[in-house]
Amino acid sequence: MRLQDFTDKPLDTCTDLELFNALMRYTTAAAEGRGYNEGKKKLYYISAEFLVGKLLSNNLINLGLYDAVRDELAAAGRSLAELEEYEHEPSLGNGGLGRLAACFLDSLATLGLPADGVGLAYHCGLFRQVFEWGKQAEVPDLWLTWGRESFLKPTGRHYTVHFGDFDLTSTMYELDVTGYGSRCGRLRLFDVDSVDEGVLHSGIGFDKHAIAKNLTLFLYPDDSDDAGRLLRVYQEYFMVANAARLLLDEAVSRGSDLHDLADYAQVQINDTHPTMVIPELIRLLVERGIGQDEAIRITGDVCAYTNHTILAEALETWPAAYIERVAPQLMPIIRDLDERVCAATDDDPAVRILDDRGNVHMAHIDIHVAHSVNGVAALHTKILEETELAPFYRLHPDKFNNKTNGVTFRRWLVECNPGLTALIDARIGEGWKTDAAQLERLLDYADDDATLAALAEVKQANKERFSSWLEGHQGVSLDTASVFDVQSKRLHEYKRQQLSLLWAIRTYLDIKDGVYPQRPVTLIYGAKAAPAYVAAKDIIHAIITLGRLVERDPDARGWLRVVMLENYNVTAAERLIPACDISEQISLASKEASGTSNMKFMLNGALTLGTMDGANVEIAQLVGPDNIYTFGLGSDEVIAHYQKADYNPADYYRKDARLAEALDFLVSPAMVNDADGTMLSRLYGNLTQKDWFMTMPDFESYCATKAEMLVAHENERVWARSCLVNIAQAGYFSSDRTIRQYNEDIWHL
Ligand code: 26V
Repeated sequence: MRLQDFTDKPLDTCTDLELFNALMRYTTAAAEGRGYNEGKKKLYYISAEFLVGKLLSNNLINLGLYDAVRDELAAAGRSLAELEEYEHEPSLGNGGLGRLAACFLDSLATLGLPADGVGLAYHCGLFRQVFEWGKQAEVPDLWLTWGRESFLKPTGRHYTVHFGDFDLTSTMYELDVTGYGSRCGRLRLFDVDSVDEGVLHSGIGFDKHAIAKNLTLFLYPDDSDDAGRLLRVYQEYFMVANAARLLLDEAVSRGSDLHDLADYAQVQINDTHPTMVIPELIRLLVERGIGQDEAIRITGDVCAYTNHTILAEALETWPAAYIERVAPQLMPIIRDLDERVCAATDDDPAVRILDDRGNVHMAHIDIHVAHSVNGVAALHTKILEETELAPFYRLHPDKFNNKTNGVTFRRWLVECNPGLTALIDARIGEGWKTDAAQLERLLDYADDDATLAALAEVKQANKERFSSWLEGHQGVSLDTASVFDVQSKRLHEYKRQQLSLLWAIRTYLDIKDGVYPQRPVTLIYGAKAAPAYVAAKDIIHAIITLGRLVERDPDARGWLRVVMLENYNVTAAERLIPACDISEQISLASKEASGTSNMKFMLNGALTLGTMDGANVEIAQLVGPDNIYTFGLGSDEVIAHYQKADYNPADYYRKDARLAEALDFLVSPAMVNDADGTMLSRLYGNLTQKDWFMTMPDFESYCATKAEMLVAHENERVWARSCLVNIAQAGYFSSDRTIRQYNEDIWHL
């Protein structure tokens, strides 16, 4: 097969759109030619998010067609790189949770495991972030309008979903998930034909009551009012009602008599959003003639739950009245499950599914019924067991297990960093692409001058590549001789973008006093804030304001730059991560469940500046103290502060003049004159009076550790050696390893 077979016109006369569509038809035909992973028992990975990123290059690489297609296009005077730019990234996710789901689909397909992702086809995705007056504004991301035919295959499968006062008919679409040199898997996305982008008014506003028209418009519609929260419950029930019917139909068609359903199907519940699949499966099994006790047991054997956060506000609870309205058929089952819990635990209120204010605790349903409960990094699982979910761990110790996250090296190295891929291939061959542990063989080159110099050259080339991409996208040009210091992840106070911001202010003030860093530093942020998250938007505004101020100041501009990428997404990450020198992983210890960008940065030869939190702890163990820079309070100390409620930011403000000066600068005329003073004062008040995520106690050690790191960076050889050790030890963080462990311990596919 050649690309030319997929269009009637000669390649050199096609428009970009015609070529892009031909390429998509070509990869689809090639994927279908490979066939799909099949087996008696199949996994359904149900998730509100699948942050898959652009598909074209990834599919070409996984199908082994990349070089041939690039050459065929080049022979016709066309450029594959330009067509890659042309593709619009699917907007089906928010952050780590969704990107993890996408990495898992890649690994499942590559390992030959029968598995579907199941989710929703959001028409406008999360949102597209634009900066207006130095603030985040949100506009709809019309990715599906841009390319529905090229992205989604209709399947002809429909289900009727019964809501409390109306029915909706679903339509199922499919997207092929290509594995690396293997058969394929599928991502199945449900939609409703009546959904209508016409209901959108200003920005991402829309009529939240017209469910038939808005159900699948947005991922995480604004939940700051009742209508928005109710809409999320409608979305969640719609997702799982379809998933449950699909898995039952498929299991029966493969021979299940439903009593043996767990031999045919496994469901992974990705965070609590798909939790209603549990009562829904129980309901459907009972409807098909199975007794309630057995239906609960079967559902438990089928379902497993992953927890991705310990933040209380992210653990969903829904008023029973909402579920009563959206899916009244589930409430008798939820009440029955709650009564069983009461009977088994002497009415212990800590573990009840329904609390005395009439709220349903979604995670509690998962933990009581599912056969497995896992955290996503060793420290996170330990905190779940010992602190956050301790009463549940005492009840069900055998269910708890850890599955440290991973990322697919096909996208996060082979695709995004061809220079480093070629260097590694030349040293140790290509086996690491499917057996990531082989990267350790790079350690043989840890003292090889030529390899270390080549590594530094690759980094420099990637910095230049990123800079020219950024120039084209945002009109910002960077000093590629500066240190690229990067923090890219969702904007959240616990991740503490405000901590690196205070460092930037401190550094700016020092420069004004004539004290300079070893070499210029470019601080690069990529982050979206949830539309209703006021404190997060204040932080974005402060970052952009500081960036503008430094830019205008001839004393500082040559030494410090503060850049906020607009609309950070997978595509931007693929450019940014290979260009990074310092990877900021600075969450308040105990709060970041795992982090996955920490793994991607390490794999691409950046050194971590981080707290002992999430998977940073495991990175530190693997690379050793010489090859990572850690600082700050430990998780035990943080947990103790919360328990004793004894942290007071004013103590630090009073004691540390350098910190106080940096904080005060936030509301100084230099900042406020060019900004929204209300937002900056609110941020200032938040930090000096509340500082719920303890930025201040860690400020001094953060600054000292970063200073040490900037000194170390000046020794090019030693720095490159550390980068090499990080790459060599990154094999553990391949999602292939993670998926093998899920399969061995939980799914048994
Ligand atoms: C929270 C919120 C709150 C604001 C509105 C939208 C929204 C949507 C989802 C969530 C739950 C976030 C859960 C999550 O993404 N957890 C991340 O999961 C990663 C994969 O396991 C992990 O690496 C990160 O540490 C964890 O934060």
